[in-house]
Amino acid sequence: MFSEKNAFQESFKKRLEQSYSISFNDSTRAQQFVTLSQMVREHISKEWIETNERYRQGKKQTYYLSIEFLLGRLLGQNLINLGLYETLETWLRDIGIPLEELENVEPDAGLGNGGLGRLAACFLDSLASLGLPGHGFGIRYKHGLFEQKMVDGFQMELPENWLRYGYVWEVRKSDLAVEVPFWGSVDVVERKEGIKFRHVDAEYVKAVPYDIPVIGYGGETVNTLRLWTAETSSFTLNQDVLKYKKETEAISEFLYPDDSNDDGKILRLKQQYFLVSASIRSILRQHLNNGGKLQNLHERVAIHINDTHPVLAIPELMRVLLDDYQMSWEDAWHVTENTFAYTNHTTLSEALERWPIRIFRPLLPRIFMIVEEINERFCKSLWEQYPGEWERIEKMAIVAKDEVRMAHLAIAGSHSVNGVAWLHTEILKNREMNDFYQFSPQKFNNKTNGITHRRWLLKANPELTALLTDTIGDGFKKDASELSKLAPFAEDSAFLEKLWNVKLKRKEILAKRIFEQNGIKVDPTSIFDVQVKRLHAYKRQLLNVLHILSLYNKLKKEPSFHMPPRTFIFGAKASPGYFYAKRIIKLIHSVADLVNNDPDTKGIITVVFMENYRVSLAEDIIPAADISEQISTASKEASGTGNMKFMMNGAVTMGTLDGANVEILEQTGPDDIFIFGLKAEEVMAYERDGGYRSMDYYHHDSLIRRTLDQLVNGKLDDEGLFDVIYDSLLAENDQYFVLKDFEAYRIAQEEAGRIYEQDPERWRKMMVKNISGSGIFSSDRTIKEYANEIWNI
Ligand code: 26V
Repeated sequence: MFSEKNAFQESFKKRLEQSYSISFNDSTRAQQFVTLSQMVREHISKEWIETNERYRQGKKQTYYLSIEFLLGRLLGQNLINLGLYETLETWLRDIGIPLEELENVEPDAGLGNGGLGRLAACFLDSLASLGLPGHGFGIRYKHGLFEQKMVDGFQMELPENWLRYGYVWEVRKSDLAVEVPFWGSVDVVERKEGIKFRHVDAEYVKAVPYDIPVIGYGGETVNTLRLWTAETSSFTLNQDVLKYKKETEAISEFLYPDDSNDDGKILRLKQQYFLVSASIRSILRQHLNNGGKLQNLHERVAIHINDTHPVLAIPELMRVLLDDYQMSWEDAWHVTENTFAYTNHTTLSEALERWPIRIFRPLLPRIFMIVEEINERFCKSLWEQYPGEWERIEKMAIVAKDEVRMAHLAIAGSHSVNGVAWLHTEILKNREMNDFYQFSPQKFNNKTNGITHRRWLLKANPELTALLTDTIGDGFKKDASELSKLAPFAEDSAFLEKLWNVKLKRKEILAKRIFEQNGIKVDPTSIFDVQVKRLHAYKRQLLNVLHILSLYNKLKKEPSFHMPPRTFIFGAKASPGYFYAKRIIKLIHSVADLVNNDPDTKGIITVVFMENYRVSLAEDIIPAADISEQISTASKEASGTGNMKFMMNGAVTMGTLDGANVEILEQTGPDDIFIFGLKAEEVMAYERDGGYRSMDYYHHDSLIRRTLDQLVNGKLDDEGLFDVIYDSLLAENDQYFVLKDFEAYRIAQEEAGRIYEQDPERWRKMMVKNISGSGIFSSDRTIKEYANEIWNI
């Protein structure tokens, strides 16, 4: 199909005309996109079938269960992985079609919020590219993460609609649908062999799978991402058909429905059980079809639980083994514990899932019984280890205080528990999960996150990819550790010049996009200082924007103050119910209005907020960055993965010693990164012992005082919009140490500006050091560690 130019062009045109009954010359980019994508799907169908055949031979499989998969667009990435991108770009250009325009027609598959969902997508790419048998299971939400529209600086949320024109990459598999039971009650049946339990009078929901091919680099392995859709089931006879239909379809309607009330909570718990119940059924069916036995499930299947959302897979597998296959509890538990592994992605207590029993028990009666039994046996084993220590046991229990604690269930039911960066895992072991670590230290391990360099370098930055290929050959495309070959070129001034030109080119591309979207003219030779990520107080976008405001003040007040021109670029979505985060977005806009329109500062500071941050926008922003802002309060960011993407594209990190920044520092060395601020130990000591008074920093630092006063004195708005921010910093003692770290941040930023302006050669060497040290952050490295040390595949 793609082996000969004329044949390709002919068949492309013919298919287009036949599927749309339209002449080639009248066809739209959207029609061309669909046609090309269908051809790609057909092209890989043989490899997809063969991959499945290979796996059927009994090789151990890994299944990655995740409530989020943030895939972004697939056409361009698939063509790169198949080695077809450049060829097709030429062949299509020949017939008047710019491939890039077809790529831009594709909606982002935005089935996730941020790091956790994007990590799952990077992992799928690495699994397939390494030829490993690893598949994803998720939910096919009708609406992914909301579309962000900015109105007067306020975030508005529009329903996202990625399925509007159908989705070319998926295949519906109606024949593989399974039934998922909710509500009802548990029936006790006495038999000769003992008591058996049955879930009766349940309301059923049909889970229908849609499969998406995951094409590995080189095209030899095509794994599967299976997404489930909720549909009405003929097993349920219902009085009120319309109500049943609505409630059923709601399960796969939205990613993260509002769960501030009980109805919302029920829906989220339904989603979680829906995902795991359907997935476990599908996994067992394949295992049994391939001749596997239930007793040896853990030898042929590894199931990974991405954060606690899919943790009900543990009691669900127990239920199937006990009720459907009459296994003994001890045997079933042995198989289950050795099948599951769990990753924790945050230590923030507000993000740790707990379900009220009043919600859990009626919705999932049999699962609740099993969770209680797991809890009882778990507490008994604790009692044996720690006789008499009631308090410790209560703290570690899975069911307590009218709640089910999902993280505790995950740890008890898995043979492996991992954090996502060295520091994060240390904090889990020594603080957050210390009791569990003492009880079963052998379960705990670290797997530092990674990113797929195929999307974040080859796809996002073809200009840099071409320069690297010319300089060190193309081995890095398969093996990112070969990026280290670039290190000696830090001394090659001709190379530094070329690298600089690539960066400039990428900045020009972004500047054009900024002008089209925001109407703001930015200077591509200014420093592009970028912070893009979810909006959250702990990530401290506030520190960044207050610093910008203070620079503005200095420029206005001190005629002798000089700074190199900077463009500050932000992108962030705030969770719809997170009021404080939304106010920070508004503040960024108000500061932008102030500084962008003041003739005294025009051309020196420019602030840009790019709306609707998502994977495809990130692919344009990250290659253009000079400075990568990774400024979370130390100890709060589990890893961060944006930090790795920026590094690989030659941006220099401005960061705290938090998450994977610690390991980035190990790669660059202290001279090629800007590290500032409190250390995790210090933050945790303040949190434990007190001793920080934010008011002191207000009183003793006139720059801080002047800047904070502007939040409330009418300079930025006259309706008191920013009172909440002012109060959080002063009246509420600045939980995230923004004022405490302010001066250190200011100094680090000044130093970055000075080097950029006065020692451009030094800056370029820093860029090289960052790129050459970034190979270890390829998710290929991460996945090999999971495969060898956890999954045993
Ligand atoms: C969720 C929520 C929801 C309720 C409000 C507060 C809150 C705070 C954090 C979260 C995050 C949930 C898990 C998550 O997305 N973690 C991210 O996982 C990435 C991949 O491992 C990692 O790089 C990020 O540091 C981590 O924040």
